[in-house]
Amino acid sequence: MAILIDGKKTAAEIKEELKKEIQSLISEGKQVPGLVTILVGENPASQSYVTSKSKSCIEIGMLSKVERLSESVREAELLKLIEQYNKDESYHGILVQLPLPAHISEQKVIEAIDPKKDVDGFHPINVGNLLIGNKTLYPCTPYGIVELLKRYNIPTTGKHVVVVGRSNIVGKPVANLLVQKKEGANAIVTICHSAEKDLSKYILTADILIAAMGKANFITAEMVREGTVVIDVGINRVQDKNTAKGYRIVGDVDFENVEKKASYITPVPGGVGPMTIAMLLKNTFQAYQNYPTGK
Ligand code: L34
Repeated sequence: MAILIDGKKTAAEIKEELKKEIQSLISEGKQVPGLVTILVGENPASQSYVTSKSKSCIEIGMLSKVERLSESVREAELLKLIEQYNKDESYHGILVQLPLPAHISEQKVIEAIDPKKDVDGFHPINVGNLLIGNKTLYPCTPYGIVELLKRYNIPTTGKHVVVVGRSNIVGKPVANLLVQKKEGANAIVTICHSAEKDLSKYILTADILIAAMGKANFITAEMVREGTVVIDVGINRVQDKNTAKGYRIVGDVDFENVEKKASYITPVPGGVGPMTIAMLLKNTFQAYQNYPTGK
């Protein structure tokens, strides 16, 4: 039976560490880090993630503001709001929750954010810095995965990491973080995706599997080798009439069966999700340390 990687607990530890740092800033009479989160429209999952992000900021003593815009907001108006926060000295981090409505260009929005305040690490400048191994703001979910591996003392040097999924938010950045010649990385990395019909061919060779394709319970026990470390990034809502909400959250991994073969495994919920939020706070703190006046 696999050892459970408790993302919720690890996230709470990171938040506690940050809280102490912020308390000492306050005791020195210094400004505290601030994060503004921009939410467009009423996607229920996005609403709940943004609420968690804001609550977590407040818990640790950071300044938090949520800007809620209507689904029909014009792209130009959103870009103007970002420009306003680029100049605002109270906010060190700016996050625009994705996905955005189809009439707004996500790429344009990402590129409008000052890279110094890009706590999602999605701006091409930060993506480029990550790729070449410069210290920069890393995307929160990949950063959270690397942090979990570190804190559970799971070796990565020379290990074969198989990433399933090639999104700009998870697949591509996590692969690029883990391939760097650095402590906590230095892995041999394969990125697989939907163009391969027989994914098992790759997954069966993994020391560490990172499942990030957004398909409920896709990774079954037959696809996984005994002793593999399994990191499940999927957050899928599946109908369940037996729950109050009418749905439950499952990952991309068939947890119940894969847990019997894996050496370590992250649950969903309570695995990578809470780490995404913890690392967002860490990035906001980092952005503050880099540019305490937000400029
Ligand atoms: N700009 N957009 C931007 N940055 C991000 O980093 C995100 N992401 C993804 C969606 N859009 C984004 C998130 O914040 C996914 N994501 C995210 C954040 C938190 C959680 C899940 C996804 C989370 O807290 N998950 C919990 C609870 C799940 C639930 O009950 O809904 C968990 O235990 O997994």
